[in-house]
Amino acid sequence: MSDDRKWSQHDYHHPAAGWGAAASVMRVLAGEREAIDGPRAIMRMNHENGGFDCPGCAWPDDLKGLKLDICENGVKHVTWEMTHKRVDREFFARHTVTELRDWSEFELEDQGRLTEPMVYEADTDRYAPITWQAAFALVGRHLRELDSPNQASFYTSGRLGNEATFLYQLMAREYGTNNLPDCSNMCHEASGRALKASLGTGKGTADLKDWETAEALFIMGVNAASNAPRMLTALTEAHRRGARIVHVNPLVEAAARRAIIPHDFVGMALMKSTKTSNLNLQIRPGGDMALMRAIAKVLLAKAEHDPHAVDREFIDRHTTGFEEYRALCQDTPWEVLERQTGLERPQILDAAEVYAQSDRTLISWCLGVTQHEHGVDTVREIVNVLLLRGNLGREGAGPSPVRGHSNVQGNRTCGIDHRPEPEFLDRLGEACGIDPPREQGMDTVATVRAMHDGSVKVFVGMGGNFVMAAPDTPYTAEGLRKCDLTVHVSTKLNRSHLEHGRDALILPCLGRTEKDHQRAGIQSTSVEDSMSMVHLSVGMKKPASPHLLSEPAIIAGMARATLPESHTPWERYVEDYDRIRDTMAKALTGFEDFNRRVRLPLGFRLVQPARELVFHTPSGRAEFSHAELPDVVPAADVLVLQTMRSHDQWNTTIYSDDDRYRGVRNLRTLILMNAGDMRDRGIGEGDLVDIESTSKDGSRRHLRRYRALAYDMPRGSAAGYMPEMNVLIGAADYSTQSDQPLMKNVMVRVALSTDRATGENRRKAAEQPRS
Ligand SMILES: Nc1nc2c(c(=O)[nH]1)N[C@H]1C(S)=C(S)[C@@H](COP(=O)(O)OP(=O)(O)OC[C@H]3O[C@@H](n4cnc5c(=O)[nH]c(N)nc54)[C@H](O)[C@@H]3O)O[C@H]1N2
Ligand SMILES: Nc1nc2c(c(=O)[nH]1)N[C@H]1C(S)=C(S)[C@@H](COP(=O)(O)OP(=O)(O)OC[C@H]3O[C@@H](n4cnc5c(=O)[nH]c(N)nc54)[C@H](O)[C@@H]3O)O[C@H]1N2
Ligand SMILES: [Mo]
Repeated sequence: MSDDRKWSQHDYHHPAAGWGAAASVMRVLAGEREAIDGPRAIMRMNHENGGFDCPGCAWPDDLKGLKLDICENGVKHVTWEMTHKRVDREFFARHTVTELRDWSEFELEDQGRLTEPMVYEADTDRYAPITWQAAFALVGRHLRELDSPNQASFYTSGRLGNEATFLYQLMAREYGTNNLPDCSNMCHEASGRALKASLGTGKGTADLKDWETAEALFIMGVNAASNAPRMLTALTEAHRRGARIVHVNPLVEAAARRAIIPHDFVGMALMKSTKTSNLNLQIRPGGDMALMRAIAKVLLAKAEHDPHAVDREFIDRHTTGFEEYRALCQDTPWEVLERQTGLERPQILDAAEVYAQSDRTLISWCLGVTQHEHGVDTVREIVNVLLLRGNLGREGAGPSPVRGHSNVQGNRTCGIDHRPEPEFLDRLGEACGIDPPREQGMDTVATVRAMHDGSVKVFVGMGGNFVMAAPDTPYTAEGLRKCDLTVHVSTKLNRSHLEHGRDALILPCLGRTEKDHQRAGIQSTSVEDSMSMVHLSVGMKKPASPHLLSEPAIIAGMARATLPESHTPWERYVEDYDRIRDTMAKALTGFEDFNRRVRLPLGFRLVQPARELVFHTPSGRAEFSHAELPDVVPAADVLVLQTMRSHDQWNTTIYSDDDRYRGVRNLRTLILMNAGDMRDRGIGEGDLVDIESTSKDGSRRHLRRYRALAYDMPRGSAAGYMPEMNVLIGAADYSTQSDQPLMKNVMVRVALSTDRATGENRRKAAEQPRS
């Protein structure tokens, strides 16, 4: 365990990005022996005309085209895929699955790229090679033998390109199910549902140009320096032009201080950093909705004597439900707002003033807002606040959720949706000559439950690492083990391959950086970024192994074996992805003339009706929401734990045990706490503690011997790392609004460890007053 090694924590005083990032990149490149290839590939990444889309985050590419707008974590991500290491048949012959289960996440992925299809053999407890044809036949046989198509579930991780995505959902629907869970069930489901209800569109309306022209930016619940590093560019530029930046986060993250942008050569050379914040509000976990309501309350009070405080003309012309919202804000007492935000009134007034002074405000958010019980209500409250001053449909303004995986937004656009709209299905049915199922399918949480009760028997994972990403790790693992068949289309070995069904396949695919050679020549695929730009991505590296297939080819292979009578031209689609795009142009709104438009130098932007002030809501207007404020104050001895990413990881992929901006080295088994909360519990810096969570259903879960570290954060809050901490989140712990697991809202009790306690700990524990 990492904890046996020397760990440390210190304050990190340096600006975000800058030379720390550059040094870290070089370490990763050196570690992967990619010092030559790495930088060359990166020069091609995210570039106008040619080059591949960074498989890192979903931040859009700079509209000005060629600019070295790369980020440290994107570099790490690409290099990780381009490793020279290989997991071949000899590797699987050497290790049983039981043995591999003892390996860490890092050790598993560190073995390198998968090279050929493998099938699980129970008698040897090993994966053995299988031909592609036999692998597809096995999938086909299982799927054809099920009593109902709804006994299969088809997961997607947000890497999948648009063309493969379209084929994947087509296969599932032609086969007969809407069981299409995806990773966005765990990140932005709440944003999608809220924006749809308020504005009639499931996406943000702001684009990069708006980021470049906003006068005020509210950045809520995102660790941008680690998870969307290219946002740092937008923030430094915003600060230089005089925009005001408010960060809302229980932690003061690196992006909320100062930054040096690595492509800013002058800044780098002179060590000149730029401020990236005017105000930091260290909100109580889950307090964001109360903060938005408080800001609205201030504005509405101001509007009584200042006609410019709210935009009455916009409200009257474009919205509904304003009067009721005004009454709701008036009726919410200040004491409640202060207690629920955990902030002092002057801080809230400062934030409201920033908002009131700005004519162009953009609000951006990520998981700190969505992974809560009331994530949907909170995002709707954010929209309420934007509507009050007409911050929609004009430059420099609007809602701008930071999406996660590089193509998670494109996945949804291209049909990965377990609750598809009837109009979508109608059009799909017509364009593809199929009769899609109409009933709602299962999302991630429902799929895990169904694997347990036996109603899902076949699980297919297109990318991702389901067992580690989903909550309640042992429960999810057990669910997968109960399946008749598990299939994982992957680039690297991970734990989801080891917690497998009775039959199990690992199907290795090309990565985004690699050449995809099909009959019609080198193929490219398209992706959609956080700001609705669709553009082509083309790989240029030699594939990691000659036996890899592209994702479209693997999907087509599975589809043909499952649906031998299908009229869908699966083989022809794989020969030339232009043919897939031609069908997408007919089936998907906004994709007209797809093949031509996607080849424009920067691709094209999907039309965003809400941005044009066209609202596909029941009223035809933007709708104010009127939700009750939830009580987010935990019981006296309970802490609200958030599970987050370190700087050195990509979701379930761990690059190292360091978390540079939080000053942590060599330690992941940690819990960050407020110093006062530690004192109350008799916990000293670096002490070993046990963490007990209480689920909604009353069940309890434990993590033992974690190190407690004091951190600048509100009383009653705590933080630690995903995916390890998923064992604390019960299967019942998901939001009833979004069905998203409550990954930022785990109710825990923390005490000195009694597990194999050291003498020192046993003594300290004994000194604690009994409750
Ligand atoms: N390098 C790297 N980049 C990534 C990823 C990665 O793992 N590594 N993952 C990608 C994916 S899939 C996603 S979805 C995104 C995730 O991007 P983030 O949302 O930044 O992910 P987290 O690390 O979970 O950080 C959550 C942030 O929310 C804050 N927070 C927690 N609770 C609250 C709250 O109640 N209110 C507020 N206002 N803030 C709160 C936390 O302190 C933290 O700063 O990043 C994407 N980009
Ligand atoms: N406790 C807690 N849990 C969380 C979260 C949290 O904040 N807290 N965040 C949630 C969020 S936001 C998300 S998005 C999920 C992430 O969930 P997933 O998307 O399921 O997980 P990843 O770790 O991104 O998947 C990594 C695997 O993807 C495969 N892979 C990489 N590149 C490719 C490719 O090009 N093609 C294919 N087919 N496979 C590829 C590799 O085999 C690698 O092992 O985790 C969720 N889980
Ligand atoms: Mo995500």
